[in-house]
Amino acid sequence: MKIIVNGKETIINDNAKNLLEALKEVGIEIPNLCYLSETSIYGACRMCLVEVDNQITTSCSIKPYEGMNVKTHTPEIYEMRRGILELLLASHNRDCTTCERNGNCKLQKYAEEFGIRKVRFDKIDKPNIIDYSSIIIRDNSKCILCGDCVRVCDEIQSIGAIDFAFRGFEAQVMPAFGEELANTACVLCGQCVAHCPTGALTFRNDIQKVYKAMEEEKFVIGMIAPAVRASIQEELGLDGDVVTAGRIVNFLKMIGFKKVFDVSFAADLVAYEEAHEFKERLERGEKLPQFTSCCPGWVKFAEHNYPELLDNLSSVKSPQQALGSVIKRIYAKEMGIDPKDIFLVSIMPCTAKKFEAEREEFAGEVDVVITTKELSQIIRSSGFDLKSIPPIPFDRPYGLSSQAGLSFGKTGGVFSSVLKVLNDEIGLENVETKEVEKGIRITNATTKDGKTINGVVVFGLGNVRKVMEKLNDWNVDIVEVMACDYGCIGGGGQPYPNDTEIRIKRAKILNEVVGIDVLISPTENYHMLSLYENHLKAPLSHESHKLLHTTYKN
Ligand code: HC0
Ligand code: SF4
Repeated sequence: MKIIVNGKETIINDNAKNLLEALKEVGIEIPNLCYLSETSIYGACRMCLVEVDNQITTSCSIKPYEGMNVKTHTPEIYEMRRGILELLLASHNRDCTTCERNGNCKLQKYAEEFGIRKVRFDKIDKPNIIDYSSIIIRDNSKCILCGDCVRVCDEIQSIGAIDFAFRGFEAQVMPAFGEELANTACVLCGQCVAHCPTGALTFRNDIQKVYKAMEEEKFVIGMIAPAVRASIQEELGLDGDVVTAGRIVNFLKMIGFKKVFDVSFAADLVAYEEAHEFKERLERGEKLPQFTSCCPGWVKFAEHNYPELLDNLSSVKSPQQALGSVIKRIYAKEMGIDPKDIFLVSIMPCTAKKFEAEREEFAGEVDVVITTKELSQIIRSSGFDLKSIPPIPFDRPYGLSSQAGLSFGKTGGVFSSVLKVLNDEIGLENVETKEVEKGIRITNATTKDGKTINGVVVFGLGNVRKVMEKLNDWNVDIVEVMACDYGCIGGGGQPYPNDTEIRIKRAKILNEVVGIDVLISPTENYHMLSLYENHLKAPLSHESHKLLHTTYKN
């Protein structure tokens, strides 16, 4: 479609959702603070004002039409946007230097771009009550009432843990009845954090615990999740690098880590164990469909919403906890180290992984979880340029992984790894996948002896509710659930921005990283197989159950 933009004929995408997106595609980013392409349009911040056929209107809420005459940056619009920013800043906690979002806050960015040095309006102090009840931290003095968190939590995750309360100057976002977040149905997925444009929603920063452990001369071991390597590059000038994980290993060794292992190794281990669990359930015709359980946001969601299905969750621990268990119980013994002297640092793209490590059933396995964002802070504050640090391999024996293990970091990875193991062990034919809608995919396969397996891969907890309604219609045998859109690469601990566009880019990078791994299936991971040979004996053995399995809470 042809429109006029700032006096020039411009061809825009006919299917653009709105003018704001159409203009972005032709290289004009209209400032906005409350627009999320993934949710409904709210139109609250008014920053995306443009002039259309001589009328000022919000570009997020108008559909492009043939011949429309658009002005995006007139002096009048500039003044209006500036005024909006000043009004927001008048009631905003401006302690920027100590804010978790210092340097990547959208409000701070616009204040800089619009050259705001003084705010014309009197300062209005909002109540400065900070909710530290969970790993998600809520500070309403930094909230600009854009509602992004409310819409993500409600529309995408179908949880509704937070909402608007009160009116006018008193308006705030909070859980119902002013409860603390820890006492709500929040699953700690961090999607509100991922989409908050300011520091109103952040997560607990645990960097100091890592330094304290080093100071106390603990045997500090790091383990890196698959998705971290694809996203940390965004903050470190390493666009599209396929050996980032190796550079991080080298960096962590340089600052004092004794060993660095790969969570993808444990992903192979978990896929192997989980495939055997599924095979057994199929043979016995019980506890089907089997749900994956490595996403702690999903596990918490299931505990709150589907207690009757908890037996259907795979009892295999997540790779994070499985590796924690193996390191503290097997590796420590082999190395002659008291497990109490080991300090295990798990580096994850996910906020809920902090919660998972602190669940009582996993006590002591992982000592601290830091997110991609926190690792990036450690690297940047050290002054090292990661680009110039050569990659070195992960330590053995828990540093080897297959393409399958690495692919855990994005949607579909766990399911396809389980399928690979099944294919190697019982043989699969006619594997076909179709997308039902964004976030829901169905795969059908037939075993060599003619049994059909129907699998569903789903991301986004709102989508999970839809899948639950269809379990019988689709005759589902196995379901992979990831709470965040596109899987772990979209986790709440990933760098900002953390939107659909960047998640798709991360998935592409991770695919390239996966593609260069020489091992394809978990069954080829010989260090994983030796772990069975030397310690676990066999999948689902007594030893495996002791180390690798867990139970869920009603
Ligand atoms: Fe994931 Fe995992 S794939 S949850 O997204 O399963 O966080 O990356 O480390 O544990 O492996 C996160 C990522 C992990 C775990 C693995 C799984
Ligand atoms: Fe909602 Fe997830 Fe944020 Fe909790 S962490 S409030 S569930 S979006």
